Amino acid sequence: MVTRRRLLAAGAAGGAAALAPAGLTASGRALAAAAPLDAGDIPKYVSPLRIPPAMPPVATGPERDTYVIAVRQFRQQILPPSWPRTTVWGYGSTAHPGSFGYPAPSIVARVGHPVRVTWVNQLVDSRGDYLPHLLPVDPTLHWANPPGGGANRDRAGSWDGNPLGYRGPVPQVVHLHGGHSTQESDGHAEAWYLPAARDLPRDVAVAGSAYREFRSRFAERSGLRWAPGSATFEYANDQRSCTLWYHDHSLGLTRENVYAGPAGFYLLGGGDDLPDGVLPGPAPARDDPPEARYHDIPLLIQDRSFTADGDLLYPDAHSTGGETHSSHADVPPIWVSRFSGSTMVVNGRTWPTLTVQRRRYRFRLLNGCNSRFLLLSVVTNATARPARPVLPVWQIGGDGGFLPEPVPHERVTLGPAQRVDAIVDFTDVPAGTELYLVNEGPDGAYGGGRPGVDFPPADPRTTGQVLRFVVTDATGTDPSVPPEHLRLPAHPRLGPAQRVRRLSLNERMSSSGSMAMLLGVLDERGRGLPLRWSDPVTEQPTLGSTEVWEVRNFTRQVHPVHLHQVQFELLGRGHSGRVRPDPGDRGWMDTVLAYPWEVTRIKAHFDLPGRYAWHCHLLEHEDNEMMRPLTVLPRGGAAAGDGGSPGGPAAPGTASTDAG
Ligand SMILES: [Cu+2]
Repeated sequence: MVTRRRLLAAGAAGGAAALAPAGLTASGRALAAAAPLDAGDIPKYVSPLRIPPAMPPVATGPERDTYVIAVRQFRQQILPPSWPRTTVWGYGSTAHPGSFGYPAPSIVARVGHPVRVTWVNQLVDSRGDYLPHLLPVDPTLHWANPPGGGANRDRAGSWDGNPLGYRGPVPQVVHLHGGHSTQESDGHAEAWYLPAARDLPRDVAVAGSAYREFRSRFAERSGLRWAPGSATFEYANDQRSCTLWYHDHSLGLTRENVYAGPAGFYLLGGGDDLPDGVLPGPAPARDDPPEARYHDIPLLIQDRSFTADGDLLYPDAHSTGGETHSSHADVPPIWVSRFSGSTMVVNGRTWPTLTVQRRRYRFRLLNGCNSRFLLLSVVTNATARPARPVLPVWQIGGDGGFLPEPVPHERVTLGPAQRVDAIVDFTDVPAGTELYLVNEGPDGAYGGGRPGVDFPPADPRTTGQVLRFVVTDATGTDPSVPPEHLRLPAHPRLGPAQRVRRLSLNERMSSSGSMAMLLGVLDERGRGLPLRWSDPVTEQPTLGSTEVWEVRNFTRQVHPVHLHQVQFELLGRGHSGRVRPDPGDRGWMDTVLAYPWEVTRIKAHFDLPGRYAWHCHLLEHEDNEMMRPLTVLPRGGAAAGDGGSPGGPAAPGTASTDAG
């Protein structure tokens, strides 16, 4: 049998031309890739939960901590032991070869103490030749497009009929999600770079159209020049203590780059943190002994599908729909609008199990799925639906720091990229009890509402289950404060806004009947006016200003709306935008769920100048135009676009052609 890996190896050795029609038609490729592993066959709760260690720095000092972190390809046991291993990508410290993992080690940082990271793209083989993508890459989206060269990078490319799409060297650029980062350190989608491979084709663009500008800015600021195949970013850590994460952000390629594995937590402590011992701890720290016990545990929850060979499986338009997309110039041949994996993977293992003591635990919940919404609860019966929660999940924080007060949830809603900082109290659970973290979010698109009423919950036998807890007796005392008695640090509020922007989430049918999701503004009659990534910049706040954004969702789906640079406040929801947010949404956020037909009103303060982005964090949407520039203009600069008309000046470096 021809395995997917052999196909990919052939692609690497022979190049795209050798792969395309000769013996491998679209349907042949579909056959080869269509040996999916039946998720129901995978035994659950046989692997212990992996807890990512702290990322080792290469230097620490009073000025900053310094890291050199690469992304590499390797094999890891994601399926249970004795099942095939999986080829993935992941980050690790180049000075510590054993540190590479999926998920990556967590960067442990302190408020007020900067972190500098040199991010190296090492997607190369042992000879230093570039590795192609693990997954099919659609070259027709408005994407990084290295083969376009200097003139056509960061634009739509063309498809040569190869069912695997683009097989060249893979762009990477890392975004610290939720970070208050200067523009050159933000991981802008057009600041990607290829690995410094031995065999880079001559005519490809080796970096995105924003790379050079940001490299100069960083050199001016720090005196340090980025080496080829890398970028150095500095994070000031001048924000509240919170749970951030880092992942790839390459233009039009994020869904596949993130799906392949590279992601990690960035745990920002200190600042307004509570005194040691008040919250359950510790979390992993540098130089921990191997037997260290943790009571503050990050949980990266993702859905993944596998082939029978254990490789990652990601659908493409060929093998899923069988539609003859290629005959329509405006329909991407490979891109799919949504991904729903068949298994649940927590910290890089399918359905792991965690032995907990009869005490309190802090869990940093992160939805790292491409487009799946999670509705999580703790139950004793893993398959009963509706789920019958037996322990509350106490939310103490959201994306950007602590809530005003702890909020008990029977069921936690977590959209892609969102974090919930939670406490679960196992103190009164008898030893020997088995509990389950289950998911009642849908396997399909999510439009809000209640599981079992408004949509079918995820398959209770597979994607409806996440993690098992096995409760044991406590070996020591638990000094942490019960969540119902916790007093959380005061929540700073933003001042009055200088401007209200009216924005829209839209769906637009193409002439061939495919649906595209687009951000946009409103026209003079209050209707959604969709705009693409390359259209003139409309969201241009002035440096130092505070703005209210009213985001009207004209689609039937929930979209997680993410703004770079800022942590914002949610002011209101509902048809009026005046419905008070739920208690769990009353902290700082960087990603907010915008429900269908509602107005989601947020308030943000923009205090860093330059080029950023705002986008839907359903990665399939983000990659296909559901992203717009966000440019913070210096005070006294050109007139800021008012968000009501798309006629503002284009940002420098923004491609001028339509993505078509
Ligand atoms: Cu979306």
